[in-house]
Amino acid sequence: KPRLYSGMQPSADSLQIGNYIGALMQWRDLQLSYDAFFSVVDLHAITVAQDPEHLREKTRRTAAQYIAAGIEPSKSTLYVQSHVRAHAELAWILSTITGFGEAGRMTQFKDKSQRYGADATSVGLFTYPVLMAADILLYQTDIVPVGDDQKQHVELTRDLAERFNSRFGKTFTVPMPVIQQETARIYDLQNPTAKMSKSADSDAGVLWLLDDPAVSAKKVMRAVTDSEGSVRYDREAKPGVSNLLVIYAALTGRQIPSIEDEYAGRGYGDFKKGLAEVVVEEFGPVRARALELLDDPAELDRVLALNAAKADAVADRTLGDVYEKVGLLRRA
Ligand code: AQP
Repeated sequence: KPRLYSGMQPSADSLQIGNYIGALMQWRDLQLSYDAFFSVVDLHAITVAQDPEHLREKTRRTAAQYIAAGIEPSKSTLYVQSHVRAHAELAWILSTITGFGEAGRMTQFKDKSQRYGADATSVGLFTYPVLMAADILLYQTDIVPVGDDQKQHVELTRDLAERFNSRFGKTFTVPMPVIQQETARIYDLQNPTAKMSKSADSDAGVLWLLDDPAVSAKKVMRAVTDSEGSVRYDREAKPGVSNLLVIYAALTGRQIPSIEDEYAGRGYGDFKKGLAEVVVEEFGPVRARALELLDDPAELDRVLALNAAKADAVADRTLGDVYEKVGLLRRA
């Protein structure tokens, strides 16, 4: 089976439904046809300041939500990035073949460093894409499903793989990005031109996977719409309603026109009530399963350790090859 690699940062107590629709639902399908590696990328999360105890908790919670959403730790390799030391080690080697200017062209870094200011911007945030390249290349990955904001990082990964291969001989598989479709992009319910995000300034427009269903229903009922009153997809003119339609379609597997038909001539109130039911029905069981897993952290840690050992075996092979190729003296 071809290899797949993807991951998410443990940057909040709960994932948001953009992470679920844009990533987890696809991962769940892809794990059937790929040898999939799904990682909770805690080393990436510490590129911005974290409270240590809270980070540990968020890491477990993120892993529990992967499993609750249908990622099967017996089929896929579901592990915590920092459990596999090779990530940090390969990142160092790759950083030595990455140009300073090349790294400086990454638009995510430019955006984030502008937002944080020079003093709060760590060197780790700058080298973030190199660590991401190490994540992917360690597993001889064929495809990387990502949002379009990560496309540039996968391009850098490809460049680094090709550069290393041509300098030292064939070592890495050159991965292909698989970019999620626009219809899998979810926007903030209160600000429907901004993507829904774990780190939004206000959470009034964010649907959390682990929210109480009543809270999620309330957020759907309060979602921003428009004054036209008709349930119709038009991303430009009606971003709020269009976003709700996309969520409705993604969670039910229905086509948008069939949902438009169902609510033709009915108000937004009815439509939102319908969507609230869909949301509660989908996330109720996911939430319950995640909380159940979190009730037994020792068992969860055991599963993560088993999977880390699976990941280690593959990663160590690649790293050993890399050390040999670049000329590091083997310890006797
Ligand atoms: N709004 C979204 N719609 C569709 N997909 C989304 N993803 C994130 N938000 C949406 C996808 O979820 C995965 C998570 O990647 P990440 O944790 O590395 O962070 P991110 O993409 O930056 O997501 P967040 O939730 O906005 O996190 P923070 O606030 O921590 O930066 C990716 O596959 C992404 O495409």
